[in-house]
Amino acid sequence: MIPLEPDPVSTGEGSLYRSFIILVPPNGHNSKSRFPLLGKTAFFILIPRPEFSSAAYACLVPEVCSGAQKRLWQYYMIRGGKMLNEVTISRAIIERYMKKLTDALELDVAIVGGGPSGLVAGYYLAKAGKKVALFERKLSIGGGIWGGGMMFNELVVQEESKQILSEFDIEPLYFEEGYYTLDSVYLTTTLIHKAMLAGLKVFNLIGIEDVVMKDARVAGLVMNWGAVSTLGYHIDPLTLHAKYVLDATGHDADITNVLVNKMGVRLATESGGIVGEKSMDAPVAESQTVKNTGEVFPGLFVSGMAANAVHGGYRMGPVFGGMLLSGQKAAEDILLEGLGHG
Ligand code: 48F
Repeated sequence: MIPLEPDPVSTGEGSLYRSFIILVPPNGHNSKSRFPLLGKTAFFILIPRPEFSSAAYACLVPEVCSGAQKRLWQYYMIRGGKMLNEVTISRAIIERYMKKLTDALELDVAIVGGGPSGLVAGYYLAKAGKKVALFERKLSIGGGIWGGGMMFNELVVQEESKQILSEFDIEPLYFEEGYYTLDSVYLTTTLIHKAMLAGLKVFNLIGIEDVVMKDARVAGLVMNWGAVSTLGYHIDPLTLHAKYVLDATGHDADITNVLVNKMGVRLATESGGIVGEKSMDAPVAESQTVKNTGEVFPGLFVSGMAANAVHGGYRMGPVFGGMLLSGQKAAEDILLEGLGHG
């Protein structure tokens, strides 16, 4: 019997390779015979017989072992092996998700909405070392980026946003003076990828239906599965606490709306209420989005189209520089407001 060392790549919790033991085939066996493993699992040996014992011995050397194990594993999977246990799969998912969600119940910053401004804010906050999570009601993260302009999956960015794009290792394509284009799928996936790498925790399929109020400030969120509101079920939500909430919910400005409708509070806007989004004026709207980004009520910040909806800014369509800059400003403002850069 030759013990097969654990695969150095996949070793760790949940590794499928722990405690494998290969039986050396007796002389004269067909090279593709099936050989049982001791313990719970069975294995198919793919290595030709004459080389088998040297291959098996070679497996004691980690570098070679890794490759040999992978080949064996692939073969085993092709043959429909029973190494996977469905209950273990379920337990792994449930335990990991519960840990992730439990960890997110007390946050520095809770971001609502997975569009460009929310993702960029999440990136910079996570990069500054803050405990930050983003909640998106829909299945996919990315909000309005995916669809480009009218489903043409390209979008436009301006010179000013190039510093953010380079932070994300994105090089936009020059179109003409002052105009660059980006593949919208590429932008979406890269923003998500880099924000998560920086440490942003992302929860899709969770919708925010209310805020938590403490001492006359927004102190958290009331959450439920996105599908619960879609189906109109009467199911009580769960709650999390956050030092700051960012309303990045786009045109609907959902979080600010619920705060105003339920609490009748006065916002830091011209009218004290939600002024409402105006029609299209792209150049004006782009600078307004950044200017309008900030705190509108103690503990509550707005970014992106939500900022323009709350303050009464114009819309801009598929030009995204302002959205990216708004996310960056939201993060900076929140850090300046109370969290600090440390
Ligand atoms: O609208 P959205 O992409 O937000 P944004 O960052 O960017 C706006 C642009 O996409 C575009 C534009 C650019 O020129 O005008 O519209 O302002 O993404 C907002 C996300 O928030 C989610 C919603 O599903 C979308 O993905 N969302 C909205 N309400 C809730 C929510 C809620 N109550 N809970 C969770 N997610």
